[in-house]
Amino acid sequence: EICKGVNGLDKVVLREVRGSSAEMYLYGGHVTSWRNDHGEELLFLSTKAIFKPPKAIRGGIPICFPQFGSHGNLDQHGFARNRFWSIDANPPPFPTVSTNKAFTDLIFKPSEEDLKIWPHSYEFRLRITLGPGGDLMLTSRIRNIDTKPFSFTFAYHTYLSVSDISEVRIEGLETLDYLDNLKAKERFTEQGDAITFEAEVDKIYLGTPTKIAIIDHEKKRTFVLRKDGLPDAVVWNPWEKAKSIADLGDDEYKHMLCVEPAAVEKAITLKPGEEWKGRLELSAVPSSYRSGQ
Ligand code: TA6
Repeated sequence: EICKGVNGLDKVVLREVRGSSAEMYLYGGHVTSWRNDHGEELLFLSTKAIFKPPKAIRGGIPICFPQFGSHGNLDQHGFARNRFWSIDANPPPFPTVSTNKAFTDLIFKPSEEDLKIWPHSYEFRLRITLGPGGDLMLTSRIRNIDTKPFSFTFAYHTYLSVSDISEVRIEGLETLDYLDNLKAKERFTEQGDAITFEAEVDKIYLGTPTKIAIIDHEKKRTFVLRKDGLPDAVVWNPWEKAKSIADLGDDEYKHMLCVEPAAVEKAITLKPGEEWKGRLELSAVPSSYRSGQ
């Protein structure tokens, strides 16, 4: 179902029979809402989000492509997040299509202007699926239709909604190497137990397991994030820096946590005709759940 969202921008709404739903804007190919079958919102979206080009929407799942962060010469996080995508009416077959799932296919192709800032031809297809249990799945496929190879970095800049950042723990990133955006350009190694939050964090964990658990004690909810084709995971909470971000409320950092499947340290290179696939799968389960089960 396509309808009008904020500022008359087109959005697609997916509904699953048991009541879960997801919404995505064609602007940015950007998922802005994911609700469970009780209607509870699971993604963070800033009350100050600006739904107006060229600003990317603050919250949900921005797509960072063809550059993550400032790891290159392009603007921060590339440009896919502030371009208009289209509905892909005839996507090439996906290997894992199941008919009982709600899904939609979006496509982004560079314009003449885009080719001036990043001179590579490609087709970027994004399938957004809502599984029967309310799981949210994003599958990106990027095909090189150029005559030369190109390389890119990427992230699903996922903003999860949490009750209180101080009560949240991440499992699955302990003892890993990471790059710290707030420090020098060297590698650090995470020590000790699960990751908790008491100040600003902006880290890129390298070569992580495919499964990461985000445990929200107060809500008694665990997000289980699975990823494929994306070796790294960015963890970001701006804490007090939220005050300097115009489209984020001063205290909203308490209710958000970004955990972002990414390919940052090693760029992905595609030869002409090659296709890359990167997947994010999110589920939200009651916290009696133990990771590993
Ligand atoms: O993913 C973390 C990060 O790269 C941080 O460094 C922080 O700047 C954040 O993304 C938000 O970036 P944005 O361009 O959306 O303001």
